[in-house]
Amino acid sequence: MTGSFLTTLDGSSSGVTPIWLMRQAGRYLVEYKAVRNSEPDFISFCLNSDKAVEVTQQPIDKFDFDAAIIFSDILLVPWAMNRNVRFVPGTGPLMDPITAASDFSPNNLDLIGSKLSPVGEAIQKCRAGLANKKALLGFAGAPWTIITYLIEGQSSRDFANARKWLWHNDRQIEELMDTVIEATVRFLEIQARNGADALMLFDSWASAVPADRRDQIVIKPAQKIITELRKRGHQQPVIGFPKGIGEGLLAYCDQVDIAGIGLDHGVDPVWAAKNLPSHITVQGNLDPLSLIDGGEMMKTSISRILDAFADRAHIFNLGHGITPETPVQHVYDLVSQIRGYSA
Ligand code: 1CP
Repeated sequence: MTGSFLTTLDGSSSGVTPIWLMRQAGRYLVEYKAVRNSEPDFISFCLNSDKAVEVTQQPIDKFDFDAAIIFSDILLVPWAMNRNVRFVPGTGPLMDPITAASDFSPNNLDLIGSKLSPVGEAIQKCRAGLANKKALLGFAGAPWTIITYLIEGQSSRDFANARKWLWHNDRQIEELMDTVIEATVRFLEIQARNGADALMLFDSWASAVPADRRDQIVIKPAQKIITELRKRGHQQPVIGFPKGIGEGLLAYCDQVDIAGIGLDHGVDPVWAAKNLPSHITVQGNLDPLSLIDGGEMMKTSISRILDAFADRAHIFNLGHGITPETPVQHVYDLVSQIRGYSA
């Protein structure tokens, strides 16, 4: 695959800024909702490879994005390992909180390969149907983000229970971390083996990790995952997304062998352009909420990002997922502004 996405992720700044958007398959699209409503249970939906392929392809057909991201979810990993994950409409994900590391038993690791094979099938089908120049991304949650759901049992505002474990149960956290790392590697391997061109590691709740524990909880686990993937023969470039860690991005970029770094909308692109290592491709970082109003303010914000990254390899994206209330026209506006930009 030699499209602009992979070339840019490889470090070349070709004058064309590739675009994709986090959560690009989602409820802001009527086409998505139609398929989604045909499968009331979210997990069955993710594991229906034909439907997953269909919604993965929708935003590519509609907006001509440069990369597709396989439709799946980070919480398929705890689901596969027998945590009773369910998605409740209007509430989000729920599961029974673990009370000890042993509740997430390494004895269940083999279930990843058997229960998540439909994600591999979806990747294969999707790759076969995508134009050569479009990249297909696989992904997983980073260990800390998965651990927050295991301990909290749901989404959380401040992750107080997970943070208490960091201080109170350090040994158990280490034990849990080892199992989650191995589970994540296996989930990513399924995707890599079946044709994902690049892999993204979402540490969506990294901002909750105290700064003095980042190395142990965010950085080392990410690096271990990449080392293991390489040892097992998978060479796909990895994009790290340690959301909300501010100055911690410097250590993350320095110590994790990533090709790209996802930047959230709290990061000043001018700072990032100046301070992040030039061999790492930057990805981001428009505030997804700016798309709701669109117009001049969105335009100015996009220009500022494009100008800041004009001299380095940059993949345009949002700072987090696109929201359901986003008007589709504003996505068209975003794409046409970026395609029309020349540095
Ligand atoms: O019914 C629906 O449509 C529910 C919404 C939804 C969607 C569209 C969920 C439930 N998952 C997904 C798909 C999904 N999840 C993708 C698909 C590909 C794409 O981007 O188009 C991806 C990459 C994810 C990853 C994911 N799931 C993350 C990490 C990225 C991020 O947004 O921070 C997280 C944290 C989840 C957990 C999750 N899945 C769904 C919900 C509602 C949540 C909880 C979010 C929270 O705790 O606030």
